[in-house]
Amino acid sequence: MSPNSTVHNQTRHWQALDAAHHIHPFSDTAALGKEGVRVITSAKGIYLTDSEGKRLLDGMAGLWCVQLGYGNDELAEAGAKALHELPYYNHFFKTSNPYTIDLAAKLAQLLPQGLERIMFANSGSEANDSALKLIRYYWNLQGKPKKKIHLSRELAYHGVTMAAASLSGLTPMHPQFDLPLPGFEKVPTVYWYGAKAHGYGDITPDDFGTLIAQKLEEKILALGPEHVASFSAEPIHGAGGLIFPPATYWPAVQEICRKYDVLLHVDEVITGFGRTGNWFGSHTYGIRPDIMTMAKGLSSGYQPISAVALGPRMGDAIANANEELVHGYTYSGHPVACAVALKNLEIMERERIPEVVGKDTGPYLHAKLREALGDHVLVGEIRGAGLLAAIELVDDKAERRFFPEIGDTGTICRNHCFKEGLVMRAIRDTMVLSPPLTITRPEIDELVRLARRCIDLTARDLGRL
Ligand code: PXG
Repeated sequence: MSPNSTVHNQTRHWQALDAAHHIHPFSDTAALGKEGVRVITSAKGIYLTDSEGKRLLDGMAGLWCVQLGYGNDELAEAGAKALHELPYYNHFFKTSNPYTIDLAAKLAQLLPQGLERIMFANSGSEANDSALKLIRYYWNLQGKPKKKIHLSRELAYHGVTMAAASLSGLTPMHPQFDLPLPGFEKVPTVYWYGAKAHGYGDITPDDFGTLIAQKLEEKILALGPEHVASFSAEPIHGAGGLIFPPATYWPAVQEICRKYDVLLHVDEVITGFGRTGNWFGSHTYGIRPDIMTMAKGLSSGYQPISAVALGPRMGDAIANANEELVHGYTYSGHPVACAVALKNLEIMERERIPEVVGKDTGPYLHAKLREALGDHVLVGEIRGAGLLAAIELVDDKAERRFFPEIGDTGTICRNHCFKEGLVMRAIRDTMVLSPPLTITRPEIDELVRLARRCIDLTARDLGRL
């Protein structure tokens, strides 16, 4: 047998086992089983390698999380050292450990001012679930048990636990599970590019930001401020389609939350840890959260770990409640995950990653994308911040008109990307990029070249080129 057929047989063997035994997240398992999964066997820097030896440039940093790229030896060694020294211990029995303590203190130093008390969990969903529980607890402690409604935005993605999915505004996530739970209400969001198609007319981004903030105020007033516990939002929508807020939006939202005593929960699961060119999206947009959640980039995805950070108001009330807080996980503050996260933050600080993204590679990516695709017949808008970029594929640029079958064009483009060796995601017909923060200028050149090629191939398929 040739080496090639041995490789194919190994791939087919894995595909058959996967189809028989593995249920994939957010996938049609039967269809995927027939098609056969791609088996990723290794990764280095910004590149993935599959079981057939094909190399892919990972324009998504995994799932928006591998800030430092793959194969970082320092992170691997930090994890291995902790595995040898203290592979596990918990925080339930009046105990702690140096890794968890140091990580909490380090986060308090890096987070926006005032966010100084940290509770750990293992995923973004768990962090958001925990945040909602802490918000409820806070209002109970304040003697305001009626303040229980959690507001969030259409197109928001906050995860998949019962509460995090209820908080999410991507409606296809709900019917399979009879969600949302009671007490979760939605407000419209700041998708300016779609404003015209959604009946808002020819409005400027700034006016649109103000208008959408007003919708939040109207909702609070309709529900009664005495019933509204919190407003949750990502600084920038991630999985909802990389939607960036107009400059007027966050100042107005913060003013409204303050006015009606609604806690502001900022979900930085994607925007944290250098992604937008600052340590946190809250720095980029001048947001002062009462409570913040983070995950993904905290460990560059090398270990599952997430955190909830509390500002003084919630933190003091909860830490000084003089009773047991009845919440926490077996793996909250896992020493190995904390050791890797600590090393990750140390490297990010040492290499000044947020600054490099903000001042060098981020602007370079956006300039190159505009140069390569600004005039493209399919490209309605290129938007971004730091190393986040979205390329909106549209039917009619001048009219800002979407394709009639939303999602088809994005899928065509995404399939070309895989064939050409680029991981670029499609959300509806928006192509999104979120590469590792260690990406270099020559690697950005390669990414943009590939993106252009795949969008050209898509235009050719549609008869537009
Ligand atoms: N909040 C935000 C803003 C997220 O993006 C979560 C919470 C949940 O995190 P966990 O760790 O529970 O998955 C996320 C996760 C996608 C995609 O397809 C995005 C996420 C997860 C999976 C897929 O864009 N974001």
